[in-house]
Amino acid sequence: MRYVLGAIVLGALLPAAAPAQVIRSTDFTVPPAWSLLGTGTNNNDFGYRTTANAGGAAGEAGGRFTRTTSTRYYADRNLGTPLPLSTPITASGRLDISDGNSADLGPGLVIGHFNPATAASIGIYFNAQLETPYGLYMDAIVRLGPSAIIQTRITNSPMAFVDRTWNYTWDPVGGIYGAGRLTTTVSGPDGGTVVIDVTAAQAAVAPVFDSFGMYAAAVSSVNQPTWLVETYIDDVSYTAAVPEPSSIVLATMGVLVPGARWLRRRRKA
Ligand SMILES: [Ca+2]
Ligand SMILES: [Ca+2]
Repeated sequence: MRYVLGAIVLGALLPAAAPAQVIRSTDFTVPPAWSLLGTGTNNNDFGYRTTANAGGAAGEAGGRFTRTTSTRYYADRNLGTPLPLSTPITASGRLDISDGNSADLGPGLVIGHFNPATAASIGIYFNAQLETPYGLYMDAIVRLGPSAIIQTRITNSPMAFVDRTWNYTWDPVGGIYGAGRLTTTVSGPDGGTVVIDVTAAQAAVAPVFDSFGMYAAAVSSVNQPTWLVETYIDDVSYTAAVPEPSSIVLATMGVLVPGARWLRRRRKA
């Protein structure tokens, strides 16, 4: 007991460090422990599916998202300690767009890491092209908060509805400003790789991401149930955080317990 208490005290004395990271993966063979919000309203119809639209084996996530005045997501809401912009963040998977029109989804639909409390997001972003030619487009996005959005077009023509693979990597010290670079790749005839370099002032906004999955923030006005994108993801891997307090206690225990055994052995000798 003394050693456990000692570990807790030592853990409390250690300076706050970046959360330890793990990569979580799911192939959706069975429903993962993800949270669902907002399906069934305003023609939104998404969640876990037993289908294989995205090109993986049966079982995937997704469905139809519309322009809607409420927040929607299907996501892992339990990443452990929220991931700050000061840590590396990565994700990959498959995706498919099965249907869509020139849907102005307002804040758009994100596949990536996000925080529904602040609308902070990092990853891949779908929205309409609002000038001709109209169509659905795909961007890389770093959204620092509700009104601070940095985005770079990936597709430079209306998207082909094909199976794709995708990945993104956030390097917190990368880019031309040294304040962070998001590198995003999407396969396909109109795909490619783009980067977003964040300035020090932008990084200082310091968003945190507590969720991963499919996320559509609320539009400020006007439900449009026929403005839609239908998309699916599968075989996803994504950065999550090991909760900080337990990881520090465990790491400290790993030092203290063998040390205590060695001391006991030494006293006996
Ligand atoms: Ca498909
Ligand atoms: Ca699958």
